[in-house]
Amino acid sequence: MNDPVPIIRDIDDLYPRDALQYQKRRFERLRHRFAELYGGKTPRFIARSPGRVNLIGEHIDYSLYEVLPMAIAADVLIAVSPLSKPADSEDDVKVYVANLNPQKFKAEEFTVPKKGNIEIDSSTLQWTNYFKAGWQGAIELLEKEDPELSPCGMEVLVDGTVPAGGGLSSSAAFVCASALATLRANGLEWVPKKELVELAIVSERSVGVNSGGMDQAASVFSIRGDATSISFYPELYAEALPFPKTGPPITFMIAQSFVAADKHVAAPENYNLRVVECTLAAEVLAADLGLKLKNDHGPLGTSLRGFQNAYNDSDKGNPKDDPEKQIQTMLSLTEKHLSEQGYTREDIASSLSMSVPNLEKKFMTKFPVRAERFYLRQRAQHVFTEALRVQEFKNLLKSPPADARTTLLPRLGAILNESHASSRDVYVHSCSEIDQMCEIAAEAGSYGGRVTGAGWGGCSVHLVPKEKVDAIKAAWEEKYYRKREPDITDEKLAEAVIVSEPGHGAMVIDIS
Ligand code: NG1
Ligand code: MG
Repeated sequence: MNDPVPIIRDIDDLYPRDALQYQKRRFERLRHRFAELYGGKTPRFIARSPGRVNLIGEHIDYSLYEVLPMAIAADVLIAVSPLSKPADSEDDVKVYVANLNPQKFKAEEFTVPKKGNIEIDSSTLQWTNYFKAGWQGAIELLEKEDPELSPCGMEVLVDGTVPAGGGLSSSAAFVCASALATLRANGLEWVPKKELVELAIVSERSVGVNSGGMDQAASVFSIRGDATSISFYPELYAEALPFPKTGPPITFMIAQSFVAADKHVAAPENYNLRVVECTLAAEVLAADLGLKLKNDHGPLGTSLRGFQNAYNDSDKGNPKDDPEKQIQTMLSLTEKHLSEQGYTREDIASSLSMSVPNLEKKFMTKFPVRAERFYLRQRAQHVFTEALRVQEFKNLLKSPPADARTTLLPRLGAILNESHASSRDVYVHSCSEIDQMCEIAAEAGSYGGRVTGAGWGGCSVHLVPKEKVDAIKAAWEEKYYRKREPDITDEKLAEAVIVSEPGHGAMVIDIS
């Protein structure tokens, strides 16, 4: 947990064996292009952080309930050469950020501010915003140790293989890798994982999404071969959760819908709105029961988990109940106290005994939202049932029933299906394309599947019998990809579906 990010010298153990040649060529290309761009230089090191797929526990990280993602092999690489200080201290210190794909991601340079922060314009979706967010977070961390720090310039070349807007957290991979690159370039050799994650969570919010912390934690803490169980309460904690070593292999397929989830433009009516709805559900429940919520570090200060704690601390609760029983109690309270019809701003303000402008100021200003009605009951129902599903999924992996093929795998699959139904109907963050992909996979023999990541597009994840992988791929190709895009290229098809082993978390590759 408190280990530093590993530093390695070669990548032989980093990627699955069948992908190693491809990865080696990729590293070569990065070094070659770096030399072309930056006057023949060799990068001093490469900072790397992977994408992730969330197996179960969707949209509950920001309510501070446990989630179960794993890192994937797709990642962001950042080749770095730190620059020495300019001879004249009045001269500007610059950071150059280029991408291996310059058509899509235009290079940019920025000047290190003499005082204060770099400007990040979160109203425009520029790829370099994510680098700047990681850079800024890293510098703030270093300034805690050395308030006089003057950051070095950097030459940087980025290569990412995590599909953007695809629910696999390209953004967190990029922010984590950028922060890691900046910390090391500025002299911090051993970067503590936990501090990197905590700064990356806060940094990513500066890009305009009020995110939980799952992606950054999965990107940094994961260990190759294992899922990563992440909890947020009472503080951030990650633990490797190995898959059962006996019985048939546990195989996950990840499929892109190619519906781009434009979380930035649409955040006020999707992602950020859900964060606000969950916080307001906690606030209204607490007010109704006469409880006071403490600031528990949810993205808006208070959270549903905070409501559970306040209830436990009151004379009504029973903190000695096991965790599942406590969450069951939350579910009953939700059903008893929150209305099915949804709430207007006026309804919520009156429940919380405040004015509508004060409600908006407190909960909807930093991250604005657009909505007429707020479905507090439905959102809380999803959060609590999903938290129970995570516990059941984890318990099954920790003590698997004897007959995996007839008991364990079908039950894990059923939990994924139950999660999807809740995402689709109760939390409403799936889309018809992903619903369809889940149906096609089920018909072709998967145990179960669900929308993964933020949703409204992006990816789905499916638990499948290993021998059905090809049949499921073929079914998607025929019934989804070719129908949607008759001229789809072989290359795009090949990238649409990944059968990923759990990958390794963030690393530094030292090549000096
Ligand atoms: P995506 O959009 O898949 O990176 C987002 C959030 C997570 C979590 C999931 C939903 C960010 C950076 N990440 O993931 O924290 O809330 O949605 O479970 O916003
Ligand atoms: Mg993201």
